[in-house]
Amino acid sequence: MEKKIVFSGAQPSGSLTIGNYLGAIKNWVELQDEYDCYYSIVDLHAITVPQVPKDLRSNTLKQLAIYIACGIDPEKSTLFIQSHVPAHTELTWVLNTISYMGQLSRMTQYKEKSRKSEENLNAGLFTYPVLMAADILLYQTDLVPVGEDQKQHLELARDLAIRFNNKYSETFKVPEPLIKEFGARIMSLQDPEAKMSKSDSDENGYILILDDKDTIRRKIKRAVTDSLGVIAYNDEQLGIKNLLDMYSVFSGESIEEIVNRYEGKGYGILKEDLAEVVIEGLSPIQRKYDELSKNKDYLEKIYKSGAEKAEYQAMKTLRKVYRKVGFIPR
Ligand code: ATP
Ligand code: LTN
Repeated sequence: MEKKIVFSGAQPSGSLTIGNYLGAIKNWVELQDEYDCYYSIVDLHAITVPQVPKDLRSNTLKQLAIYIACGIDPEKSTLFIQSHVPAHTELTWVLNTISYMGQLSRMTQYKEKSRKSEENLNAGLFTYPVLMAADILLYQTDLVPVGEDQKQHLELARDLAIRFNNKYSETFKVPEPLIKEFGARIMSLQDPEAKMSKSDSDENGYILILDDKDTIRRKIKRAVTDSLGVIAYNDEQLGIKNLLDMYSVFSGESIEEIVNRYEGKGYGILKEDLAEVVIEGLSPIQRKYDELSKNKDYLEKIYKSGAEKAEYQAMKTLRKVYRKVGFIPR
């Protein structure tokens, strides 16, 4: 029997955070044996916010090395750079023609990012979720492992698949999201009501997968908590809740076990121990990354063969789509 298909991606819009790791990449790793997985570095998405070209280039390559260092095995999964497969942009155009302005304008990420945008709003920010739908639908994806913030975009991808299938006949598989109960929404260390994000202007808000030990200790020590002084897991104490979430996903212990152990103890101890748990979780990744980042030839080989494999699959779907909408084959 053929394996089911998984697709996911992250933007090279900075350096990856432990939010990206816990909400997405850690789960990608677990799916590799059971599924046929495609993991992309979505550079086309990244340019919807201002990027410095040379940084985008280095972040893209760095991100590939981080994927592999986190445990994505290029022998098992297809790793590729989104802009290397033009079918993503081409399918986006077709999907644009069946996307509703109203639905796109209700996307939370669009509303948030457009509020932050200082210049004129660019149209790419608006059609961002259509490109994401194209990413997913091109591979006839069954499952999309993402963090909680992408749920609405997944819903749109499903809607577009169904709408296209109804209008032109069965063409796309309708994908399902995979969002874990814990780790799917890691919050900013400086504002526990906002999602941890790699493009946050305050670097104390996030921990990067590649942050060194002292930086991790310092950032966790400074994390915003509350004045209740009780270690408990609830929505009145979002800062502590977030620290407990991180503790649990990194250590594999349940929230309950952790809360019981810290009963009656102070926030300082919890933070110190959490920092060590995070450091321990990230160390093997960082060591592997250091090795990989020296080997540019190897990375180039991976993204080149990944693009070939991805393109082959993507083109099968794109040809079908072009035929169905009435384009004459060349
Ligand atoms: P940016 O801040 O540049 O918009 P981002 O940090 O939100 O980016 P993306 O590249 O957009 O990261 O997301 C990659 C994956 O990481 C997605 O599946 C997303 O849901 C997940 N993710 C991002 N931030 C978090 C978070 N704070 N907690 C859990 N998962 C997250
Ligand atoms: N929009 C996603 C990144 C992304 C993605 C995808 C995730 C682009 N294309 C396809 C899953 C499947 C984000 O996390 N901001």
